[in-house]
Amino acid sequence: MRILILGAGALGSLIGARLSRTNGQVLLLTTDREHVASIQQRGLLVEELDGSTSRYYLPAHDHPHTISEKPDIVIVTVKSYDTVAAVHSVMDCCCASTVFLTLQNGIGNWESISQMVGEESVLAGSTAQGATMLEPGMIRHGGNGQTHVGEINGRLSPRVHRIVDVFRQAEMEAHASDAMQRLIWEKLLINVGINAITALTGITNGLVAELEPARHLSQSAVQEAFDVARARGFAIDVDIFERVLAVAKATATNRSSMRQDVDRKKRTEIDAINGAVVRFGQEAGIATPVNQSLARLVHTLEATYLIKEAN
Ligand code: KPL
Repeated sequence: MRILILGAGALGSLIGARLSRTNGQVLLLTTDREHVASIQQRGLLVEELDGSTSRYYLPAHDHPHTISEKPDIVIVTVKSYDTVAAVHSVMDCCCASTVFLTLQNGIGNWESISQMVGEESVLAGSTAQGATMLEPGMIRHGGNGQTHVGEINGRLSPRVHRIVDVFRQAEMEAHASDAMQRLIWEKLLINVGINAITALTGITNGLVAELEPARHLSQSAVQEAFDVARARGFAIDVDIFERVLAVAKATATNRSSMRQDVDRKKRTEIDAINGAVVRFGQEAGIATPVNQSLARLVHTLEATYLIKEAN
């Protein structure tokens, strides 16, 4: 199986590295030239959970034009706001049978990709793996979490099982799911409970569970998002806040993706996470003051560096 990782940041690079342990042929693609140059020079370095460092030699590209072979599967791990541009950029290197699997944060990614390549070519997914970019060419595995893959209509198709098998061969816990839409909401709730709080305070994921004020704030934000999910017909029957705490603990040393964005003075995914809860809440007539405040605070923080950069 030829696998293209579209958006080889911290998470995409980790998944690519792991999948390269299988018989599959994995290519990394990212616009981060320094990351690509470093991987080309010395391989991709992964600081493992036990502190050891592994090195993976795998092809990395900073432009789709240099990719010569058509991928069987494109795993999309770009930021949600880059989805359309990124998928558009690789359309010419794909063929009719190429399947796109989104493992992104936020709601609406499956829909955006489907509009471009057709619903039958897109699988939905979610992952709670944690990864941090330490420097170009080097990432830290910040915690193991489950990965789910499924058809949006819930059919457990052979291609879903094939992809899950590849993840398992790469020693990542993966499951075929007949309820991906609900799981995407569950993942959203996990991000609602962790990402903005860590980005605003500079704490690691584990401290969201450990520090009482952070835990309370997280619980309030998650409760609002839970009510919104229910109003949209997604009956989340697990104790979702327990799940948030479990992910925070499992990825305790990880810096959430939003915190990494703020640290690197990059645009965050706040609109696709807490912002989405506010928007859907408005549609359903549910007040979401905690998520609105978190979103406004993250926008304020972003403005301090994005505006400076634009000037
Ligand atoms: O998805 C994540 C993220 O940081 O975006 C978690 C699971 C919270 C890991 O950090």
